[in-house]
Amino acid sequence: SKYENEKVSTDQNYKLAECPEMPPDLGPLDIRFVYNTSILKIISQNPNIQHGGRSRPQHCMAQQKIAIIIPFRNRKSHLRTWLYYMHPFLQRQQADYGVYVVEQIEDTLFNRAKLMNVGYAIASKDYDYNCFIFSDVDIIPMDGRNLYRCSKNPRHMANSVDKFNFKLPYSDIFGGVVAFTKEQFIKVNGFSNVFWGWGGEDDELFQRVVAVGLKVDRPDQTIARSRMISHQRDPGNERNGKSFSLINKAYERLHKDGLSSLKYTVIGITNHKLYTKVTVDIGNGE
Ligand code: BGN
Repeated sequence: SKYENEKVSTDQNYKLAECPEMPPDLGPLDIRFVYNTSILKIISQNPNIQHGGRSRPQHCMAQQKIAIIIPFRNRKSHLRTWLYYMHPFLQRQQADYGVYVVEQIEDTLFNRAKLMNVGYAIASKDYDYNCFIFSDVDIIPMDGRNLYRCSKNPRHMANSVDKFNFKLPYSDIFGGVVAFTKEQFIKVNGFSNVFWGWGGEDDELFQRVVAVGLKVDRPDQTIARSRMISHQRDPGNERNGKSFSLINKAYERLHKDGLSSLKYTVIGITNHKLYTKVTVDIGNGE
């Protein structure tokens, strides 16, 4: 099983030196989306990925154990593109990581934030992760120096996306890709669970970060450039018009709505070669 493999490699790690803060030989990447890559080709290009989408550096001991959480429904080709670029990216960054794709069942209004909380909960049962990177499936960083790591404060990686002409559309934007240490995520009580449909859950998370006295770290915009796969708005993820009034009461709900109130039913967990897929029933709006 996964766990037996871990024991063996943990023992080997005693001999390894810590990985450097900044991994060697990172720089700009040529990201042009290719949609016709087969899963088999991605697997053969990434021979060191363990079942369930796990990997760790072979020649040094990583300082963080990183779970990548991807909320998901009906975006197979985006996921393939993400895997194609991100497995090589994360391995070159010498990351000790696992990829969790959290899929919401059909015929329910999408709830990105609650899927993130579920991913956090499930990944935490799997391995001793101390850093959680919550990422959309359609954003690919264009520079290897944009380290997918946790830092002193919650970190917003996607601060320079092509869709917004590589600028922040507004200063408090906190969408796309964010990283929290376990302590930081617990401190903010995770995401809110009550944002059904598109928009605002990331703004609420920003409010939570501020409310508990943390700040947001961002990489330099010259290295944070990212591409977003352009697409139509997903059916089942419409705006619901409640986000604004919810965000206005973010502080009131902070301690009662989030990890502390998370309820879900796991439909299935599958270890694919390149990721762990968690299919989950999180309800439908309330
Ligand atoms: C904002 C959304 C964010 C989204 C960004 C970028 C809302 C809140 C309305 C009160 N915020 O408008 O969720 O990440 O756009 O697309 O919808």
